[in-house]
Amino acid sequence: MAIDAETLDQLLENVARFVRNRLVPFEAKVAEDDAVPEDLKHEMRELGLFGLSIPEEYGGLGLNMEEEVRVAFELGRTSPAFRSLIGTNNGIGSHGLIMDGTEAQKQKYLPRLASGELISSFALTEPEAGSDAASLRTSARRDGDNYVLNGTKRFITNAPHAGLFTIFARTETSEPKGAITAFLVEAGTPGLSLGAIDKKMGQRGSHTCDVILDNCKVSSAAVLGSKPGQGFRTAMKTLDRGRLHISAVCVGMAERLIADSLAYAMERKQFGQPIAEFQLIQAMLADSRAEAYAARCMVIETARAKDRGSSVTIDAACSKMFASEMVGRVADRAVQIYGGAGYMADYGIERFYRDVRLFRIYEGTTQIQQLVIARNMIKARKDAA
Ligand code: COS
Repeated sequence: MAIDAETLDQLLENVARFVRNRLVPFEAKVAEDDAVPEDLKHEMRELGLFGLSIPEEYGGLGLNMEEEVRVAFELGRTSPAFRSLIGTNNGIGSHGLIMDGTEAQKQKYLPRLASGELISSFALTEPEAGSDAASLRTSARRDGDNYVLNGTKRFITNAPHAGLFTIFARTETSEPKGAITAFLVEAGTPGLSLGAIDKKMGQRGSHTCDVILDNCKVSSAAVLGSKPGQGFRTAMKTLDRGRLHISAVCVGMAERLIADSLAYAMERKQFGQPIAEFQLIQAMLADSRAEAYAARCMVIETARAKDRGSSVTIDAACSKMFASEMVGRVADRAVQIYGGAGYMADYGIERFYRDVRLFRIYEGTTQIQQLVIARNMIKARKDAA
C-alpha cells in the first residue's frame, strides 16, 4: 500500500533531519563504543523506523517498495550501524513472515516488530553454508507435534538483540532444497543460545554472532506459513527484497561521501587554489556522481517494478551488484580526495571505507548476484523458446 505524496514528503524530511541532527553527530561515538545509544534507539522507534515496510494493519507505516527505498536513501547517509538496527525488522527479519506467514503468526509478531519492541533476525547462513545456502545442515527432527532443532547459524545480524529468529532448517524429506523449512523461534527458547559478538572490520555498532541450536524444541505452530518444505523459496523471495533495500542504502552512503568529498575539495587548498579546481579531482567527483546517479535510477526503477507486481529477481540482483560495487569505488575516491586526511581516523572517511566493504558481501556476494542474473536470463530465454 502506498501513502499520499504529502505524507511521504513529510516522512522523508523528518528522516533526513533526524539523520543530519541526531545520527551524524554520533557516528564516531557509535564506532568507538560499538553500540548505538539507547536514547537514539528510542527516537528511531518514535519515528516509526522499525515498521517502515510492515503493513499498516499490523502497526507499521505500510510503505511500498519505492517509498521504502526513498527512506533508505536518507538513512544511507550516515553510519550503516543505525540502518542495520532497523534493517532486519524492515527486511529479512520480517518479510518472510509478511509474505508467507499465517494470519496468527502475523498478529503475534508484526505489531511488536513494527514498534521496535521486538528485534528480528534472519538465520540462514551456517559455517559450511554461506553462498550455497541450500546446503545448510541445521536439522529439524519431527517429534510428535514438535520439532527439535540442532545446528549452528553464523554471522547472524542483530542476533545479540533479537527477540525473534527466523531459523532455516532441514526437515526430513527426500528432496534437498524442498526439505528446508523456516521456523519462528523466540529468544529464550530452551536449547537456543548465542555465541560471542563477532569482531568485524567495520560497521561497529551493528552486531552479529552465532546462533546455536542444541535440541531446541519448538511446536509445529512455529513453522513459518505452517507448511514445511517452503523455507528455501521464502528465503530467496525475502532476499530479493532485501537486496533492493541494501542497494538503496549504498546509494545514500555514496551520496553522503560525494557531498563530503566535494566540501573538502572546495575547502582544501594546494598550489594556491582549492583542489576542486583541479581537473583530476573533478574527474573523481564526476565519476562518483554519475555512478551514484545510475545506481539511484536502477533502484527506483526496480522498486517501481516490484510495486507493479513484476518479478524483480534479476533487477534486484543487478541493483545490489552495481550499487555495492559503486559505493566501494566512491569510498575509495573519497579517501583519495581527502589524501592523508582520508587515511586518518579523525576525519571518519576511512571508517566509511571499511563500513561499505560489507555491502559487497552480505545478502549475497557480488558473485552470487552475477550468478542469479545470468542463470535467470538463461532460464527466461529457455522458458520463452
Ligand atoms: N524467488 C522465489 N523462488 C526462488 C528464487 C526467488 N528469487 N530463487 C530461487 N527460487 C526457487 C527456485 O525456483 C527453485 O525452486 P524449484 O526447485 O521449485 O524450481 C528453488 O528456489 C531452488 O533454486 P536454485 O536451484 O536456483 O537454488 P541454488 O541452490 O542453485 O542457488 C542461490 C540459489 C545461489 C541463488 C542461493 O543459494 C543464494 O541466493 N545464495 C546466496 C545466499 C545469500 O544471499 N546469503 C546471504 C546471507 S543471508 S543475509
